[in-house]
Amino acid sequence: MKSGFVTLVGRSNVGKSTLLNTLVGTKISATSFRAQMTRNEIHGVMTTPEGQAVFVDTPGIFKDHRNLLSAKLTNRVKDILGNQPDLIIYVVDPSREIGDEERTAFGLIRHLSMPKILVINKSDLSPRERKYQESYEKMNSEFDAVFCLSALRASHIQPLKQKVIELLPEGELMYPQEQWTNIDNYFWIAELIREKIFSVFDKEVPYSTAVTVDNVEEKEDIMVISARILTNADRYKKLLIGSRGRKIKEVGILARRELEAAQNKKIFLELEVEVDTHWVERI
Ligand SMILES: Nc1nc2c(ncn2[C@@H]2O[C@H](COP(=O)(O)OP(=O)(O)OP(=O)(O)O)[C@@H](O)[C@H]2O)c(=O)[nH]1
Ligand SMILES: [Mg+2]
Repeated sequence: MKSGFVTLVGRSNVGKSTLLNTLVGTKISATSFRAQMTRNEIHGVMTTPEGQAVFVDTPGIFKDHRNLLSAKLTNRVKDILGNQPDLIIYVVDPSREIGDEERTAFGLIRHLSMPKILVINKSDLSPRERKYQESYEKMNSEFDAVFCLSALRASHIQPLKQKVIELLPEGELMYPQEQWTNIDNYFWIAELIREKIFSVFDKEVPYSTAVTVDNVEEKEDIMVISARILTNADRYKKLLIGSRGRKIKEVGILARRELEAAQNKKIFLELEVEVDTHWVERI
């Protein structure tokens, strides 16, 4: 049987996490219309009769923020690639021009010797929006296969899955069949809350924030979750709470709704905001 690690690489916001979720068929990795959502190595496992692919989500390459967080995330991508994945899926967004950022991202994988697939994502956008489609298509000689697809609409995914299995080496299952991911429930809930922070706040708040889940208590008819939003400074704490607690409440409601749908259970979510200037060092 075939098996191996398939690492998703690309600029921020091209749709790597969306693609991982679509390939695996369930929401594992948080996604956002804002850049730099993913911060960690997140695995999503696809097991078919022919084999097993472990898709590895990575942080996106993002050049606008030159700070400790961005530096750390880029290093994380390099570390993940240093683990010698069996296959690379390089994801691009044809509505964005190839520039320095794209060249940096591609530079991370260009010299690597394992097979590589180019995914030109967001095929659901109109041709007018996919202005740079052709310039990405010209990269095809660097890749073993090229797919134009929509991760969001799950269209043209099957041929990619087949190609992945085809390009993987022979090997044994790496994850037990019933396990989908490397992340635990606490981390998954924290990511979901962070996703809602990304959707509610703009500018620097999302990049000055991390989420920690401290406790999850499963009662018969309700799940009680205590989580903390950690942030760099008092001014962000004020923004996160909002006047009369309106903002934090909005984040809480969005997170609770999605958690209730996913867990099929009532959720009580207790959210606090705390200033912690050292969270970047710990992620
Ligand atoms: N129209 C369209 N939008 C998509 C598609 N795939 C992803 N998106 C959107 O693109 C945005 C970024 O998606 P993500 O999956 O979070 O991107 P990412 O590459 O993981 O981003 P980082 O984690 O920041 O590196 C979100 O708003 C997605 O809904 C697609 O096929 N079509
Ligand atoms: Mg992501």
